[in-house]
Amino acid sequence: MNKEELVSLYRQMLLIRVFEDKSAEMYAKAKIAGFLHLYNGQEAVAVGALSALRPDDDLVTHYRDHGYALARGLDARKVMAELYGRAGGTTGGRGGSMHIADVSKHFWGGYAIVGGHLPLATGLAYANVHHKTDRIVLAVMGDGSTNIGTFHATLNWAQLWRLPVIFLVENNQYAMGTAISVHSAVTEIYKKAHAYEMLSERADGKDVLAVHDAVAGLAERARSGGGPALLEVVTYRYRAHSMADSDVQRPKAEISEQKERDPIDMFLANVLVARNLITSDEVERIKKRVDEEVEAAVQFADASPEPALDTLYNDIYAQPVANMQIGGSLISPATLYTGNGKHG
Ligand SMILES: Cc1ncc(C[n+]2csc(CCOP(=O)(O)OP(=O)(O)O)c2C)c(N)n1
Ligand SMILES: [Mg+2]
Repeated sequence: MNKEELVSLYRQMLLIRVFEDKSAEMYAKAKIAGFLHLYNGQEAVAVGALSALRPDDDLVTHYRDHGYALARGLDARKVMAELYGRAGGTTGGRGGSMHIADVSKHFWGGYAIVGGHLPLATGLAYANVHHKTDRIVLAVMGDGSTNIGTFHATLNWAQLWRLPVIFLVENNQYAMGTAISVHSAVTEIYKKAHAYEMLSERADGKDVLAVHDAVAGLAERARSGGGPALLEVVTYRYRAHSMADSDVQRPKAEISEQKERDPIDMFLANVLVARNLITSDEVERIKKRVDEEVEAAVQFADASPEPALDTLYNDIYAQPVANMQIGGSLISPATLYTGNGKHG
């Protein structure tokens, strides 16, 4: 990567960090309701992984999704408006924090059900093969998700059909407050892929370049027909599972020890400064611009209206196909949705 690309990694990680801190503040001010799972500490994973993919590669992730949205280039203003539940949000305020999506950017969400998105991601990979594109899919999950049935069913299917999908496991060492040694019989998650004879690797999830390199290699392999892979990245989240959860299970000393290996600080010191790629003035300028971008996001969300009540039932069902047949009877689109909340 050249200097601009490396500096951009730093800027993106910083944007996520500041955006997440601001989201916590807005949650405390009751501007944001519902669930809010923050990504502080894990920024190098989303930024490293997406920097190694093409913008048209498909992305499917779990509920800790703001970092992925920002790293994919979604507008921070629209992401914040979505957290607020406002009409200007990425899905018109209907999804909230856990369901950010932008199909124009091949970002298919944002899913709340642990492991529920993995068959969808693999279905996308199948569709990419079927339509003869060379797009690949990145399917992101947490360590806890690798205990659930859909994970195993999906790995089996992906490997059997050699589908172009990378399973990226963000091993932040906890599922909610439960430590990995308590929730998983196998604590080195990459080994779970061995059961399906799938290629797997493990990387340092706090090292943005290590994540980039690992994903780049697996992406090239998947794109050229080499099949799926699982990448485990070891990382740590700084905040509790969600804003509504306490953090009593994790030792305070462990959290502060983890913060000593901060992915953003390490990249700045060990790469950008060590290689003379950035000056302290540039760092200050970047910080200022990031703060302004996040402030603009809050202002946009504050000014964005609530979704109109008469749009409540919009976007729930796909637009019915004209003259569609269901069970032998001809269905006209008008009978499918009557407009008063009742369905024909
Ligand atoms: C099927 C299902 N079971 C339980 C939950 C509740 N739940 C939400 S997140 C979570 C833990 C998942 O941990 P992990 O996969 O490690 O992801 P992390 O939150 O650490 O990023 C649980 C149990 C859920 N959303 N879906
Ligand atoms: Mg976890």
